[in-house]
Amino acid sequence: MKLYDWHAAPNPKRVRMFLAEKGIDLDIVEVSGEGLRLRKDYIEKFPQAMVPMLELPDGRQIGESMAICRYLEELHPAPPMLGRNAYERAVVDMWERRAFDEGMMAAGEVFRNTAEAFRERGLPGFATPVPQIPALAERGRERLGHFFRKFDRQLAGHRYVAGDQFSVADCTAFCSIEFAAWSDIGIPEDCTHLDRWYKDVGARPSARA
Ligand SMILES: N[C@@H](CCC(=O)N[C@@H](CS)C(=O)NCC(=O)O)C(=O)O
Repeated sequence: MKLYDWHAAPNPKRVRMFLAEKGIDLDIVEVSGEGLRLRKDYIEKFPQAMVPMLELPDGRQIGESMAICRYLEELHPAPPMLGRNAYERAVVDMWERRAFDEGMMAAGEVFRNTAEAFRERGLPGFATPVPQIPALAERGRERLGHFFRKFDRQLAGHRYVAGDQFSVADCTAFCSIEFAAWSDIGIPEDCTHLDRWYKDVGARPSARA
C-alpha cells in the first residue's frame, strides 16, 4: 500500500500521526511539486487533486483522511484509535468531526484566503482559479476562537479530546492547531487546558510524523 503525501500539509499529517501511533509502516510517496502545488502526474492519477490518498496494491484508491483511517483501523485494530466500543466510537467520531469542521476548516479559511502563494487557490482540489475572499479569512479567525474555547472546555475534564484514550480526534485537533499557527494564530493564553493537552500531544513521537 502507498500513502500519497504532501509532507508540509495538515491533512496528510493527521494520517501520518495515526500511522505512527499504530506502528503501521506504509510506502509514503511525496507528491508536492513546484510552487506549492501537487505534481501533475499525481493529479492525473487522482483527479480529486488532494492529499492524502491511499492506494491499495491492486490500484484501488481511497481519498479522505478519515476514510483512510477507518480502512486501516479495520486492518490493524490495535491500538484502537477510533474507540473501543459503540459509545466510544460515537464520541471519537463526534469530536473528530468538530475538530475538522471547527478547527481544520477554520484554519484553512484563514490561510487559503490570505496567503500570497494561494492567490487564486482559495479552495483545494480545483484546476480552475478560485479567488480568495478576505471576509472568509475574518470569519475563519472568529471560528478558530470558538474552536479553541470549546476544546479548552472539553479538555478541562478529560485527558484527551474524546476522553481518557488518545484517538484520531487528537490527531485532527493537533494538526488543526499547527495549521492555525501558519497564520500566526495561537492558543489563547486563557485556554490553559488546551495548552496543557497541546504540549502533552506535542511530546508524543507521532507529533513529528
Ligand atoms: N477532506 C480532505 C481534505 C484534504 C485537503 O484539503 N488536502 C490539502 C492538503 S492539507 C490538499 O491536498 N491541497 C492541495 C492543493 O492545495 O492544491 C481530507 O480530509 O483528506
